[in-house]
Amino acid sequence: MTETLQATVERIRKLEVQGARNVAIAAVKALQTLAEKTSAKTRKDLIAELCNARNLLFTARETEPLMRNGLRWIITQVEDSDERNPAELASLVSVSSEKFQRSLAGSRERIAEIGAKRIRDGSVVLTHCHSSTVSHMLWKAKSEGRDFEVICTETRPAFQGRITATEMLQLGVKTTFIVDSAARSFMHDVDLVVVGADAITSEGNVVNKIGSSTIAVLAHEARKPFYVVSELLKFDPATLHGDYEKIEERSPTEIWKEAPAGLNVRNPAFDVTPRDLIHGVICEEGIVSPQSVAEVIHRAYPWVFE
Ligand code: RUB
Repeated sequence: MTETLQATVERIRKLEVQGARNVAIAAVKALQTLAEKTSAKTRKDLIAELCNARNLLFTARETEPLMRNGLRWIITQVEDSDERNPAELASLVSVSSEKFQRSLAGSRERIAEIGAKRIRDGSVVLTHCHSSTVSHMLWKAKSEGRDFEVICTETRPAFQGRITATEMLQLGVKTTFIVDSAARSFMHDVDLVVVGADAITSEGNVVNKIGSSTIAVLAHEARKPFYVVSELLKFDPATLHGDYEKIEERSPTEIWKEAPAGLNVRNPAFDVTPRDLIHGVICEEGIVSPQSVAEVIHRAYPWVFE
């Protein structure tokens, strides 16, 4: 059964769909389902319907350029087509959605192949939150026979570190689970840090789960390499034009359900790791410096800048 657009938006909002990649896939699938069921009689009506859906999906989570790039790309395929028949255009949405998902899968594979080489026998890898891209890279290293350990932070307030820890155990990787505030105490045991990304800015800074930048500072202090593992399409072109990446602020009840009245509880979901703390961005085009990431994206995905 296919779910409605509103149901997808709600699942994304409630973190039932979690992680930038999964959010993007759920969103493009929702657009595809909408197109498959459309009753639009004209090209204009179909495009309006797609744009409304896109705008609604954008509101589900603010800090997700991969979703925004994916939806934008699919709608551009329709807008750029000379086709007038809405049924034909609706099937173009399906074809484009599938193509986008295949391209994402290809990027994830390539990232895993490249990144797995940085995981050596005996390596201790620290990761924060849950990134499907990081997990896939670690799966690749394991499937190539590498024997390494993982330290997972629990990742307050939503405990995504539990997902990572469970996945690592299922892979047969020796896994240690720590509270976020223990990261400094364990950093001396670590060989490298790997985290995912929600957004990459034009200056090469990276937005990821709250606490990532603290871990980057700790890695810098301990002289341990801090890698970001990310598809290039997490780049936010709006940052090139001066906009700051918006940081989603979630409900205070995620932190403290029955907090005393009058208490100011803040719950930003993400933070910004400055490029100077990032050793490299492991992406589908290779391991690149955060400073050169915008250039690499420009080469690989010129349409992002249009
Ligand atoms: C998840 C998170 C992940 C990135 C990358 O935050 O910060 O590191 O989204 O994930 P949340 P992926 O749980 O709030 O969505 O590599 O799967 O795209």
